[in-house]
Amino acid sequence: EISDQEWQRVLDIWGQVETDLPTHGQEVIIRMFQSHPETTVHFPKFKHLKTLDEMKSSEELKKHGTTVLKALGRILKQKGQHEAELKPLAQSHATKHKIPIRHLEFISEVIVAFFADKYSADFGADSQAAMRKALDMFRNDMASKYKEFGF
Ligand code: 89R
Repeated sequence: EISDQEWQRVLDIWGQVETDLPTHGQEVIIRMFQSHPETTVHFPKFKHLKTLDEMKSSEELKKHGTTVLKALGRILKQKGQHEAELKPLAQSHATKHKIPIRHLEFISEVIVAFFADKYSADFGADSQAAMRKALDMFRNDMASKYKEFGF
């Protein structure tokens, strides 16, 4: 169960993230690639990006990061009533992109760690715990949908 207060903490920090989705999205994707290089295999279109500088100057990577965070924000704002948002996402990630649920755990860790670094004053222990709960719920619900799609 996620309380109203916990959702409030999640959406408060999201309000800051939304002030610049491309920069935040870019950072999340780059941190994911660097801390979990096995996630790069899912992205043939980013294969040519070898160095950190190349990743940072890729408009395509930034655009993808924006897409991801925009979708995640839409989901978080549903405060758990995200069935309609999750279904197509689970379908594409399970059957088309073939992303293991374990990789969704990587990106959750990356998001919490990055926000904790960047917003140390506004994203304290309680907010971090609330965000973890919300991302755990997202991941669990994705996992059940994955099963429905036989992945
Ligand atoms: C959203 C996690 C992840 C997360 C999207 C999210 C539409 C690999 C979210 C679609 C959205 C929206 C799209 C576009 C998308 O070649 O263009 O459903 N992701 C596309 O296709 C992750 C993780 C990985 C991953 C991919 C690949 C594509 C794609 C490949 C196709 C790209 C292309 C992390 C484990 C937000 C809800 C490796 C999450 F919340 F978990 F962070 N994707 N995706 N994604 Fe997504």
